[in-house]
Amino acid sequence: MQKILVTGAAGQIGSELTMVLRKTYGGDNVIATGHKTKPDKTVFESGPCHFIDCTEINTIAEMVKKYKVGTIYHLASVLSAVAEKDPQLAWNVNMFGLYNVLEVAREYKCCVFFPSSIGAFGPTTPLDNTPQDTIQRPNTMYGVTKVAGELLCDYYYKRFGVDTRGVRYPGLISYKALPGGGTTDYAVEIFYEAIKQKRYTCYLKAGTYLDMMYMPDALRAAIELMEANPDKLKHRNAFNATAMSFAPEHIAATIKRILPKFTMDFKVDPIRQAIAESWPNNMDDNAARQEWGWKPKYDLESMTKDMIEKISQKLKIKLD
Ligand code: AKB
Repeated sequence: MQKILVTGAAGQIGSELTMVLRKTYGGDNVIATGHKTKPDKTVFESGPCHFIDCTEINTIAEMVKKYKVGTIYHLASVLSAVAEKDPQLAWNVNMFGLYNVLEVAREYKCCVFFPSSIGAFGPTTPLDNTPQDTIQRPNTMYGVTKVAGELLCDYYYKRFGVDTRGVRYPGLISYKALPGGGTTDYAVEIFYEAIKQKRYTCYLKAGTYLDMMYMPDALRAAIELMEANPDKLKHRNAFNATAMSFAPEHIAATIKRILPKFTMDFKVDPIRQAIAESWPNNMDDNAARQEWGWKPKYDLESMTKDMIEKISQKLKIKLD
């Protein structure tokens, strides 16, 4: 089979997606690549791993040639909060990285998965039941790179026939790798603090609704979209995909039902609050459901139960 290349394989999605892909397609068929950060032991020991820099096109091309790569999951990206602190870095990594991946894909005829985000929307987007095709005027550098990325992927498909596909991910929740500098990170941090300290100080205000998804669903979404029948895809890129929508007080209440001593207070971070307020409260993901059968398995209740069980096992903390 043609090999699969994963960029950003040490990151939140990459470290887990690499392992699921290796289980599905075989360890040697999935090449994990990352920049600077060494992937965790399981990724490092279960198949080929390389350090590459997506802003250097030759480093991507070398991998694709060496391993005869047929599909690239391009996950290397700077997340929203870090991007607002260092917009130049975000532009460089998110835009040049994607452009280089698409150029290599064009030359070597690879398929490309590109994760966009709820960050591709902005304050003038309808924030409730956000349509698949709607106003996109984000006011963050992260959002600018995501909208430009969506358009670039569409362009490479239409102009050069590169098989590009992608979803707009909401906040992703996982017990394995920690997120690195996003606005939705609170929905992961809250579990660690609830289990370790029985309390959490949230940097978003009560009432700040955002779409979220549990990682097993997010990984399945990527693979199912890449395996979908292309004749059925009207959109190809940037599918709205969500699993649940909640505000901080709702996840806190759900945790409290399992850990009754848990309490939460608030210390609002104005940068992340402003970003969150510019993003949808809940997206309409009917296009994904109709065109490639998207259906999440986890809701707030089942995700919370699983997160608490898995994190307490991981931290070896007995719950009381
Ligand atoms: C972030 O918060 O930056 C990401 C995202 C929603 O794209 N988790």
